[in-house]
Amino acid sequence: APHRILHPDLRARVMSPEDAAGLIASGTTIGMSGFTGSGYPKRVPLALAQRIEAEHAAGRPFRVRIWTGASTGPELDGALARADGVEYRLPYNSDPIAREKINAGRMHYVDMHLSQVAPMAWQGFLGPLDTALIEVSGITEDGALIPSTSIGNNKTWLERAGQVILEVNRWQSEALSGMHDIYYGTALPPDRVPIPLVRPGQRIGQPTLRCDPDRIVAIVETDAPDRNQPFAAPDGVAEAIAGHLLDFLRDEVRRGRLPPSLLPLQSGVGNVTNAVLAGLLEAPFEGLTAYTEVIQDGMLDLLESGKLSVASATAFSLSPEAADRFNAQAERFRDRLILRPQEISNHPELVRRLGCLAMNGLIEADIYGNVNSTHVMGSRIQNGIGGSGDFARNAYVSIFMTPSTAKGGAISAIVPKVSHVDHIAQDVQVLVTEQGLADLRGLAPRQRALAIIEKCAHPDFRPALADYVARAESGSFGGHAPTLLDEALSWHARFVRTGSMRP
Ligand code: 0RQ
Repeated sequence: APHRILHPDLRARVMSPEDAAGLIASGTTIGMSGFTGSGYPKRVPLALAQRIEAEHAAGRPFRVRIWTGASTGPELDGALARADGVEYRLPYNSDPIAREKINAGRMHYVDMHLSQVAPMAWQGFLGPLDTALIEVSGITEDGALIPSTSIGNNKTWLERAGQVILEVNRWQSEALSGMHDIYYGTALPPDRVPIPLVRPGQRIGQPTLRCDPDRIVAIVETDAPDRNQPFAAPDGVAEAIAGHLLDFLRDEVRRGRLPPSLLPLQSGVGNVTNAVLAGLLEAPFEGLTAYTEVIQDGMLDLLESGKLSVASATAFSLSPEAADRFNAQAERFRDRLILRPQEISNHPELVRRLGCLAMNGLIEADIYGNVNSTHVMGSRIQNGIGGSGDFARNAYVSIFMTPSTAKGGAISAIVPKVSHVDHIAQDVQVLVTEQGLADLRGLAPRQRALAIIEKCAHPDFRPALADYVARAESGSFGGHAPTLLDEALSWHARFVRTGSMRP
């Protein structure tokens, strides 16, 4: 295979992962690549975790602070969390070991809007960045970096860090070259200017990342796959949710409130959103576009079928089967797939301008349409808000979807009051479960409650919700959004006590 490092001086900086990890000191902050299990460094974090374990065994403290794009993989978040090596982590995590440490109170976690991470780093709000540790798929003769399967915050980490460590991954397809669009026009206020993007498929930047070769202190070569978790085949519940949503979109087109090719789709990750994408394959829409965060299997299927003309995101999140399919014909997709920095893929200005149709999952919603995406029983973090807030607040239509129950029916996803709020009622316009779809646009709180209970709640929990609302109408302090303060969170308290929300 041809060499992936074409810059002659940089070849001399290739070293072992252990030597590269030796350049990272305890207490420092590392900005890593990685977004939804793709494009994250795979060998240096493992070597660092081993070093941390050795230091701990010798009785010496060693912990680092980690910033990323979003979720990474077991070789990064999992290994470092298992070694008790992470003091602080932002902005998104879905690793189970890290989740356990966060919920045990042993690791600080800052759960942020993904579009805000790079600007806040530039604004100086997050403190200094010592090391950038970035996976790339190659280095050109003049030292430009060819990104891999995610961009995330790489541009910002490369620009802000004191030193740069690269992992050059041969496993990544060479055909990725040219698929990326790195926009270098961002600035801080008062010098900020409009971002010149008006269509999802537009390129406004350059295909490679810049980095002064003198700041690159180590390069590690790898040949390791991205995490690539397979998706479950859509089950009956996911298919029912997708069915309601597709009926809604068809109806919006019929009423002239959406064009026949819809508007740019944003799709969260997970099995339910994947089922919606599968449903779009069969639906009568043509010339679709996507302006989203992540390209998952369903998006690739839509591209292959020709239904989707172009997709813009910041990362891939493909199953092993879809990743092979992509790698085998990446050339074919190059003009129709664009990966951008996450501050651009998720930018509120662009989401609002393009009119994205936002489709995200949730943990629970309340009868007034407030949504909790992150905290189980108000206190235990699941993943994080991710990009859902960037898209939901600024969307043309903001849609949230969920099975109506969780944990085998012990939990109602529709509750009297959410135990944590990520998306306020104003940012939640359509709510869908396998039971049905509630169109909340233009409805006042008491009207929303009726629609959500009737259309979305599971029949087992519907009577208790209706009973709560009826009693709240007379027993509430105020009549705008009737609430029984002593009872509003009692369903959650019952679950914590008994393992079920059922009376
Ligand atoms: O946990 O696997 O331990 O049983 O939450 O739930 O039903 O598999 O649904 O994969 O669509 O995830 C909100 C977590 C939904 C996701 C969330 C438990 C449930 C299970 C997963 P187990 P499901 P999904 C852009 C968009 C925030 C970020 C976002 C998410 C686990 O959509 O992380 O939107 N969103 N990003 O059992 C207790 C409830 C529960 C519950 C679900 N009511 N009570 N547990 N669970 N509902 C993409 C990015 O930003 C990267």
